[in-house]
Amino acid sequence: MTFINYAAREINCKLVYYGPGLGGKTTNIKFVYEKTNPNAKGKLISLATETDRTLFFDFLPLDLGEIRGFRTRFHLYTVPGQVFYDASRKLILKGVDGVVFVADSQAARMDANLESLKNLELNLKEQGYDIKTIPYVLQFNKRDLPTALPPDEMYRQLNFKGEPTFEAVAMNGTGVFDTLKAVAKLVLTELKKK
Ligand SMILES: Nc1nc2c(ncn2[C@@H]2O[C@H](COP(=O)(O)OP(=O)(O)OP(=O)(O)O)[C@@H](O)[C@H]2O)c(=O)[nH]1
Ligand SMILES: [Mg+2]
Repeated sequence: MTFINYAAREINCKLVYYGPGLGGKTTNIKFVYEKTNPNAKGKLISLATETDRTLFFDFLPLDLGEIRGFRTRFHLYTVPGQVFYDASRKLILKGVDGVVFVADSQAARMDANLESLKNLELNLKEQGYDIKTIPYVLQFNKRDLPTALPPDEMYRQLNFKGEPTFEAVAMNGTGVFDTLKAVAKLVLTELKKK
């Protein structure tokens, strides 16, 4: 549900980082925040618990400059990955234009990845979106860990429509902007069809 304001010549797109708890969603958008020029970003708003788990969401507005005379903004959100915050996840998905699924590469987290992916599919469906057609990219995060599964094994289990897939170490920023650019591109391509 991209918001196009013709009078103000503005386009606002909503990107949501989804995935299992502790997978690195917040770390992704913190890195984007740190590396973005001050005049191209708003405040990073994080609502977290005392132990730094996302409680409700993180939010970062990014200004991409003008596209064909329209001021274009991307609003980046993360959901709380912990299973029991499902009501928040549903709320945050409202009006989504594109999704990044941040998978945790650790072998022990594969079940959590699969559960979260199912949960995403269901919650999108509830909002009237189809995971098969929505702009969507997949990220294998935490590639630095010795317990990381091989990428082809991850791909086999998690990639379901040939979506663009990136290996990442969000902690040091590896793959973070490649992931963001890929989903932004898919969203803008979708926008051109309208
Ligand atoms: N080794 C390693 N650790 C990472 C990486 N990315 C994030 N982390 C760590 O993983 C932990 C969880 O990261 P978060 O970004 O808070 O995870 P999240 O997905 O937002 O978690 P929730 O908000 O609970 O859903 C933190 O301690 C991060 O520093 C990575 O690429 N490699
Ligand atoms: Mg978080």
